[in-house]
Amino acid sequence: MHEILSRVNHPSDIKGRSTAELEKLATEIRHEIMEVVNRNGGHLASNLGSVEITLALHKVFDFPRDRLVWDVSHQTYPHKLITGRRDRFSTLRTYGGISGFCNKKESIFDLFDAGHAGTACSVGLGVAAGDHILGRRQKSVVVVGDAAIAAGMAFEALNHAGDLKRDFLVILNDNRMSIDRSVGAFSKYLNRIRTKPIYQDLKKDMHDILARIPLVGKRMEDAIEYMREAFKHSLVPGLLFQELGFNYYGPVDGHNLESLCHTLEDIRKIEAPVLLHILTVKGHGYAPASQDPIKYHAPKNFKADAKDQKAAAGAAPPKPAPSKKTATYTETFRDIMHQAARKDRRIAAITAAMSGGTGLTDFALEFPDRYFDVGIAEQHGAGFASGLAYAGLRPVFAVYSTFLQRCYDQFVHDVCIQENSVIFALDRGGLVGEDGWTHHGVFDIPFLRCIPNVILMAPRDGEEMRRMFALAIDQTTRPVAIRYPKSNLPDLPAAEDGDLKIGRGEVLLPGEGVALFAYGAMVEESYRAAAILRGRGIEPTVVNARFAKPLDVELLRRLSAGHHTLVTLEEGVLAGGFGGAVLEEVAQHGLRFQRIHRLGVPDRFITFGSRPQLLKECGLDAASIAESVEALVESGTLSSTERGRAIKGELKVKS
Ligand SMILES: Cc1ncc(C[n+]2csc(CCOP(=O)(O)OP(=O)(O)O)c2C)c(N)n1
Repeated sequence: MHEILSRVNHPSDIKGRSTAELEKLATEIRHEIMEVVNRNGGHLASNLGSVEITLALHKVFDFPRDRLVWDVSHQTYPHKLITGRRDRFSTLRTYGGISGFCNKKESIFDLFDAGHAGTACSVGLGVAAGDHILGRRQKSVVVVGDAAIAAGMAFEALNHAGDLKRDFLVILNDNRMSIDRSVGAFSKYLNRIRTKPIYQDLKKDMHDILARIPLVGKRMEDAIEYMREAFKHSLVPGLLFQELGFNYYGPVDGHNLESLCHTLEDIRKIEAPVLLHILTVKGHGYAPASQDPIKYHAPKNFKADAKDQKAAAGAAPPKPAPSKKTATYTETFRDIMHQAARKDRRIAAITAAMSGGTGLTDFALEFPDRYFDVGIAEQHGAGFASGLAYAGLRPVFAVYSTFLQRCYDQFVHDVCIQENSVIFALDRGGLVGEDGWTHHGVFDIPFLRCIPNVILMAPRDGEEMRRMFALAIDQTTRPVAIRYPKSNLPDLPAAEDGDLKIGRGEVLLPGEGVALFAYGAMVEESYRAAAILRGRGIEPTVVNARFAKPLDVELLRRLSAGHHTLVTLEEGVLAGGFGGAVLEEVAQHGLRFQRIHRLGVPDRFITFGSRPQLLKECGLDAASIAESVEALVESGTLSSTERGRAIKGELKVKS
């Protein structure tokens, strides 16, 4: 039982508390977070690092009257715990529970649902500007990490904020870490500030000295001005921010509650753009996490790990081997990249701060000169990849489908129009599970398929993934996007045809009456649905579409001759998606089916939970697919005699 935390139901419950009490509360919050993340999974290290700044902010400011916007919002577990969600915290990231990110529906203390990095400065500045116009005097506060602040959108917001000069406080939570180590020249700049704390004390003295140097003659004046600038740049921390129009404060110890509260009290009075630079340790308060923040960024069952390690040290009895799972698509991608890069010196890999998540960590070690982590800069990643392609390389940009949204313009303008053959490895294509709607990769099919020149494919298993990458590497003028889900590889029968051909699908399981025309991960679910349906007297044909662009029109034509019903399946939104593409082609070519039914993600933002739970919610798991097909066959579109003939496969609709 947490003595103080159990009595905190609202931020007002921490306002009058002493520093010692807040320190105790911080410890209790860390315990609670560790318990729940251990069980449910989620972001651990970033949250352990944000406890004190959260308490200090809620003690000093009056939220939600003042405005608090979190960047990415993966570090808001302490904020959730003290803003009335303590009782439900054990349901974190579970189906029907509370979200792992800010969620407007959960609390008035969450102003924006966030999950993508680099957005908070823009939206926070917008709120400040809006409040100003409406005559409200509220402080707009943004908390942003050292990796996210280097995102293009964040830089654009700082540029605007310094010019707009509204009452706007940016708290830079600098822990030197992204998910992996922060990269880039800006990160090095922050590092220089934090490693030279002594200059803070010198700052004022140097200003005084510089002010007293007499200026005699033009050349002397120039030389002194040069020296003055040089001194300023080397001695004044945060000069970059100051020159952008911010009042810079820091660096401040982000785990010292007393100094954080005092500093915030002072800053609160400044009605202008302020940047407070705090130094925190990712994983603070839990030694394994602070020592290995990459491993503990988003762990699960980590306490069991620690126990195992202790047991191993004491030569405990070996535990039973975990049940063997097949490799994931991401692991298969990792292997494909290694093999391809060993054979072909032109293969290069690009990630936007997701080296581990996309499976490129080992690639970085083996091929450091052909590996580029561009930071949280997807737009730049796409443009950069196009440049590499122009120069003659075969760049593979490994990016989650959801983060590809960041570089849509670059995809169109800098890649496709240029006819540069960049390969986009779209990981997490589909429902991602516990991260929820900010992270589901469900929009890529519609937003990519309308762009000329691009090839879109999705493998049905690991072997096909290899063949697809080989096909992609062979392209010279066409960009390619290969989408694959967050899941393990299925065990499906081997393909019978030889080389993969652009725009050619395959019949995986011949049947009659109903054809399941599935894209990517939906092939597995359709195959399993077919097994269920066979037990109910319906023998659907299962087709692996392979390509969403170009579609296999010839295959559709053949299917139309032997099937009255065509069901399209995709792990993506229905609006404008793969099924939409099929409808367009069917109409265009005058193909005839008695009925075409599309299964996919409905027109709403899908919640969080395990991927199987979400597939079920969208009617995309094998059992739901079987039910839908059965209902279709039973529906009024077919007379009872036709239905009998349809089930037997005798009913043919002429094309
Ligand atoms: C546009 C985008 N790209 C990638 C990610 C994946 N991502 C989530 S958190 C994170 C690191 C954030 O680091 P930082 O801003 O320094 O915050 P910290 O976790 O260190 O507190 C990344 C890259 C994302 N959320 N959004």
